[in-house]
Amino acid sequence: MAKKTVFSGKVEFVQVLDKDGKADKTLLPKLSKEELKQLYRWMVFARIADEKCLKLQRAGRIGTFAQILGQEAQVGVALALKKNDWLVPSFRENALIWALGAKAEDIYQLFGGFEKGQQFSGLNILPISVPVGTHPLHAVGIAWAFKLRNEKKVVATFFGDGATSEGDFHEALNFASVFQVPCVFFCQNNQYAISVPRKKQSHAQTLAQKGLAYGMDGIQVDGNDVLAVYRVARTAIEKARFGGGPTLVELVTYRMADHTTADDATKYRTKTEVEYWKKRDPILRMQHYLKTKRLWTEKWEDTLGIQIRSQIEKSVQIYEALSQPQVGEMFDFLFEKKTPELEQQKNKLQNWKNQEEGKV
Ligand SMILES: Cc1ncc(C[n+]2csc(CCOP(=O)(O)OP(=O)(O)O)c2C)c(N)n1
Repeated sequence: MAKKTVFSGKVEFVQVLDKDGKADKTLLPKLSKEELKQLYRWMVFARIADEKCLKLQRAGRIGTFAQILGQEAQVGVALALKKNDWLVPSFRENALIWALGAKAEDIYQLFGGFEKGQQFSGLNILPISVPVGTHPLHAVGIAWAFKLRNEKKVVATFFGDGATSEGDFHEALNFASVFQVPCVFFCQNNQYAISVPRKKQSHAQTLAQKGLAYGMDGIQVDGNDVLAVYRVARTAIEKARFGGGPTLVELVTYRMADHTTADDATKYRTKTEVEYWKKRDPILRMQHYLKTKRLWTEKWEDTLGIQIRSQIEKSVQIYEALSQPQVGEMFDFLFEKKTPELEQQKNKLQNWKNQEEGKV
C-alpha cells in the first residue's frame, strides 16, 4: 500500500504593467523604443478602426460585427510571431490581424460579405472561425505538418473562454501535447461567452490549468497589459519553435463592448463592473508607461490619430468601391482548390440565383 502525490501543478500569473501602467522592472521584456511605440500604435489603430467598423455597421454598410474594444493588448502576440509563423484566429482578433499587416479594408470586406477579405492580403492567417472552438484543431494540424517537415514555424491560435467548453478544444490540446507540435493556444478570457459569465463557463479556478491536464504548461497573463502579453507569447512561441511543445496561455481581459452588434450587454452586466475594467484600459496603461519613458507626447498622439483616421477613410473608400460580392464567393475562398462537392454546391446555388432573377 502506498499513498503519495503523483501530480501537483501550478499556474503563474504574469503582469508587467500594473493597472496604472507602472512597470515591474524585473519583468520588463527587452524591447527597443521603436518596438514599444509600435505596440502602442497598433493598439490605437485597432481602437479607431474598430470604432469605424461599429459606425459602418450602424449605417448598414457592413454586416454583424464583433468589436475588440478593450482587448487590444492582443497585439503583443504580433510582435512575438515571426513572418513565416501562422495565426488561426476566431472572430475577435482584428487588432492582432491588423498588427500582422492586414489592411483595414480586409476586415471591412470580411464583415461586409466579401469572402476575399478572409485572405488578409496574403498573410499567413487562416479565415476567421465563427463556429466556436472548432479551429484549434486546424491549428494543431498545421503545426503537426511543420513538425513532420522539420520546419521551424509556429502556429498561434486564439479563442474565447466559451470555447474551452467545446469538445474540439480538448481534442486539440490533447493531440498537440501527445505529438508535441509547435502550437501556442491563446485563450482570451474576456469574462463572457455572450451572456454566460466566466464563473458559469467552468468551475476551474483558472482556464490555464486545463493545459496541465494535457501535459503542457498553462500560464495566466494580464491580457490588458501588452508588455506581459508580449513577454509570455514570445517565450511560449520560441519554446514551441525549438521543440518544447505547446503551451496554453490564458489572457485575462474584458470585452468592453457588446458581444456583437446584435447584442445588448446592459441586459446581463452591471455598470460598476464595466467601470472597474475601464480603469484597466490597455491603451491608457501603455500610454502611462510610455510617458514615464518620455516616448509619448500629446503632439505625437494627435498626429497618430490624424494619420490613422486618414488611412482608415481611404480603406473605407476602397471597400465601398468594390462591386457587390458574387453569390459563389463563399465557395471560392474556402480551400486553395475547390473540392468536387463544393464545385457542385456552387453551381447549384448559382442556378437557383439565376432562376430567381429570371435568367433561365
Ligand atoms: C459551435 C458554436 N456554438 C455556438 C455558437 C454561437 N456563439 C457565437 S459566439 C458564442 C460565444 C463565444 O464566447 P467565447 O468563446 O468566450 O468568445 P467571445 O465571443 O467572448 O470572444 C456563441 C455561443 C457558435 N458560433 N458556434
